[in-house]
Amino acid sequence: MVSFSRRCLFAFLLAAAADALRVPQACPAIPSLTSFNDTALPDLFTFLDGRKVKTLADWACKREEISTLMQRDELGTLPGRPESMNVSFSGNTLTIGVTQSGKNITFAPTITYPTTGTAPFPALIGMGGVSIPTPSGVAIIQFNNEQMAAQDTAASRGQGLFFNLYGSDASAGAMIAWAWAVRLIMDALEKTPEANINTGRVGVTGCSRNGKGALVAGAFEPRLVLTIPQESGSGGTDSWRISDFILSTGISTQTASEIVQENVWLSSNFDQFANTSVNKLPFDHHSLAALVAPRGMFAIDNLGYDWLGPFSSYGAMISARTVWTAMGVSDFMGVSQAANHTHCVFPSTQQPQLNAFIQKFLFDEQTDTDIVETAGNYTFEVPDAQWAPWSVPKFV
Ligand code: MCU
Repeated sequence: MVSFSRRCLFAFLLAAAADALRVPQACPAIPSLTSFNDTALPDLFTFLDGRKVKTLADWACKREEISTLMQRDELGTLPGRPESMNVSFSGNTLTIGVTQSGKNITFAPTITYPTTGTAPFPALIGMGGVSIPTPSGVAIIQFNNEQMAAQDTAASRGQGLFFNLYGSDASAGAMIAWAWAVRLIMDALEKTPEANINTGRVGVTGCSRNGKGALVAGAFEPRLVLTIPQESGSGGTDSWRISDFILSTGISTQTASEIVQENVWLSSNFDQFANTSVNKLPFDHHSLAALVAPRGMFAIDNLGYDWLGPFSSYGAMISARTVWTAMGVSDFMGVSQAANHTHCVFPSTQQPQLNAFIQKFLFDEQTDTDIVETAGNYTFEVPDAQWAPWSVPKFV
């Protein structure tokens, strides 16, 4: 159990993250889920066997339950580390060569260094690029996610370097393949001090489809200290259940049944739920975001596009935030929904909020990140009778 003293945020954060991730030997078994059916967002504080999640150690088990089931039923399997990896660094390019079962792939993220600040630098991994203004003193690591796993159309299934290694019939959708590569980028940075990146201060961001990927990477790579999904919509910060509801009221919102026709972000194992009922899923995307806790997370949204399901994102993110609340660090998770603006063009109104998150999590400064703000006419609090009829404990 960690102390919640804020005197040294990073010592706290790392200890709390380690605690939240330390899976005790005796977690409740994951029951057969054929009968699961709930129109509300599944309770983050109840195991599927009915036991309550009361402590950080319980949360480590609950987190494992969510991670296991999300891989199985939605994202596909995140493979373990490959058999071997070779890293070289030259001319701001990190070349990562990986071998598995006699097959090899190479990918090469590039690093753009800040003109101010001190080495080793904090960094943001840009999932397919960065659509927030580059923070000063922060290196940008460009990750070409589409080379790793394609995301052009539904015909992109099984295409990209990841599938050259693990086979085109691997269960992974594109997003978990990207998360696997982000883990290797972190491994490579740790092995390469000459790259001058502070591996204890690396975050991830991306916009729209790449925002979905940024959230999955943040959820599955525990060394990332800050996750900034931007306008990620369905498959990202949105709830499958709330998006279905919004569509049923006649508002054109992307849903699970549409997304599986459109692209390959998710495993084909998800089709059975998307094509029948998402209520059968024992998780939703509040559960995905909750995997990030207690690390920093800032969910950025845009009210301008119904397709992005902004209310769905708001409901899911407020629900996810309860896990940070249970940990006593609700301000480590922020939600900001700006008024209509061009998709993926970051509005200046959100700049101070973004700065607060960057300064706290990448520079260890004491900033005010207690941010829950929407330009929408939404009220959502947990418990919510329709969507989140559960109570929030304080972990002991
Ligand atoms: C919000 O992300 C996606 C969305 O899921 C797709 O339906 C649409 O085609 O593209 C969006 C996007 O990535 O825009 C750049």
